[in-house]
Amino acid sequence: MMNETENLNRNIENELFSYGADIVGFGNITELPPDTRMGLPVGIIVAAAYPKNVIRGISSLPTGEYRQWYDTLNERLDSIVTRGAAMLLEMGYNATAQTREYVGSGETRDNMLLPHKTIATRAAAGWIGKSALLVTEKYGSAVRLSSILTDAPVVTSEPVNKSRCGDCMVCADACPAGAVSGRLWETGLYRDEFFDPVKCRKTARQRAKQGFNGDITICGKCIEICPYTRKYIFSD
Ligand code: B12
Ligand code: SF4
Ligand code: SF4
Repeated sequence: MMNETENLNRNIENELFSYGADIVGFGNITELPPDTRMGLPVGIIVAAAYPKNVIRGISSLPTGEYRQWYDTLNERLDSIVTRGAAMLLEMGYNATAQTREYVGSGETRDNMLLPHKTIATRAAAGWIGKSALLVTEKYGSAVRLSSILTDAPVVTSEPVNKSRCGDCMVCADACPAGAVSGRLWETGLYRDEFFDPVKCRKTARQRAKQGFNGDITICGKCIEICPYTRKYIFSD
């Protein structure tokens, strides 16, 4: 029989799925400094997956379609986490939605106070690949992310602290910027020790210009090439 906390997980999960989430996970984030998490103990990760054909379409260069879906998924995620936080507040808990308006966007900064990927590994949604992206078993890296901070007394998952990339070097070999060093991630390894955001940003901007005349930091080759993503985008 399910106990009350498991029921709470199930209720929140079902609501977030009904708003359009493809992955939902609950993580204990108390190991992170309180001022980065508004003093709240739980992070709920919400992921929305790209349609398979959109990711298949960016194998040479990013496309206008991919850029549109970038906006579509961002808007969907903002709406899911806003509604999710409102629901939690209504249930009597504290909750903050990490919308783009609240946390800002990667166009202006290279570091967020509490990145969604940190919540994602705490919530066991996947691991950090050599690409520096979250890799999930079901969709590979073909997901966009958002999150909610709360004090709802949910059951949290066992965090993921190690990479499952193994010897794979596919994204390191394919990145047109040479931004991916090939070093395996584990919790505690800071991004800049295995990934170069400056190189990525510069090349991604050039590729957006080349692909769809965009003035934005969009590339995504590291998403498309990952064998975990490929398993998803070439499945029936
Ligand atoms: C700044 C930013 C960028 C910068 C810097 C890239 C970077 N990796 O940091 C630039 C402009 C270069 C960039 C590029 C891209 N980005 Co960007 N970006 C962001 C943004 C806004 C903040 C990231 C940040 O704060 N980084 C700081 C470092 C320290 O953190 P991090 O790399 O995010 O993650 C580290 C921690 O989470 C840590 N970690 C994991 N678990 C734990 C646990 C503990 C306890 C601790 C302490 C740390 C820890 O490991 C990670 C790697 O070091 C996020 C959105 C967000 N609010 O989170 C999107 C985000 C990371 N970007 C995303 C994407 C998709 C891209 C691009 C593919 C662009 C595109 N759409 O075509 C490229 C890919 C680059 C790459 N290979 O990583 C997605 C990633 C989705 C996924 N599957 O992982 C995000 C989450 C946006 C979203 N809402 O979905 N991005
Ligand atoms: S987005 Fe493009 S340039 Fe940036 S790491 Fe991925 S493949 Fe390299
Ligand atoms: S391409 Fe290979 S090394 Fe890169 S993130 Fe995917 S599994 Fe990991």
